[in-house]
Amino acid sequence: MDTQPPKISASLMCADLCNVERDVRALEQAGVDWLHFDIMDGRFVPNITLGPDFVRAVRAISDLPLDVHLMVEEPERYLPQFLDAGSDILAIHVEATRHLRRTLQLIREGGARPALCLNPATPLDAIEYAADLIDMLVIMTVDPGFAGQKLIPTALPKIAEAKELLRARGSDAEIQVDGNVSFEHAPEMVAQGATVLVAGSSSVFRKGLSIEEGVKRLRAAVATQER
Ligand code: S6P
Ligand code: MG
Repeated sequence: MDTQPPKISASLMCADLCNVERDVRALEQAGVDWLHFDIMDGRFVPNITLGPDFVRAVRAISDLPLDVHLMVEEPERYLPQFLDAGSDILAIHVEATRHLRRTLQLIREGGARPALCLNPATPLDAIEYAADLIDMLVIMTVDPGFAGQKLIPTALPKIAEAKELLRARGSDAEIQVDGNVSFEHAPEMVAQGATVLVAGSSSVFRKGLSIEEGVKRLRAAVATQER
């Protein structure tokens, strides 16, 4: 059984983009663990969002670890920019690059922690021969591209399978879950083995709640969950 409570990585794509600093301060005060950046290129996913300058701007105002999720084709083309911007964790999609091991090694050599992400329909064995190089595996529970989507329930059992695969290989990599991590779904995700929860419009940025209330409710939802 894990003894640590799951970490919360707050998705800044869901912040008020006209008041980013105010929201970052509220997230810090509420005690979130990491800040999550959704980087979309309009090719790997049908949306365009944040870029390296945004990461750099937040780096300048916060000491929280920056968890950067690259939803970008051939992410190796952009690693220097995101490393230079101050990313602490750089997550790439297995579906987006041909040479997983080389790209993960470039991230590590650049001074960040490498992570791999899997789309909901991508089988877990896609990471088998790169698992030794990662500090985190991201299980997507929505098809990436947008906040506010519905959970894809068939992606849930992958969390437990991912934990088994990693631990069987002696890896203590974090297991992050991303997509509709709501107060309702988070307990099951944690029960399955999630150690990092991406918190977006379903929780920390939920309409009608303050950031402080959203973080409290998410923490309370998973507090007594056995893992
Ligand atoms: C989705 C992206 C996510 C979203 C997050 C939003 O493509 O990778 O990180 O920002 O899922 O959370 P929610 O609660 O709106 O689904
Ligand atoms: Mg994300």
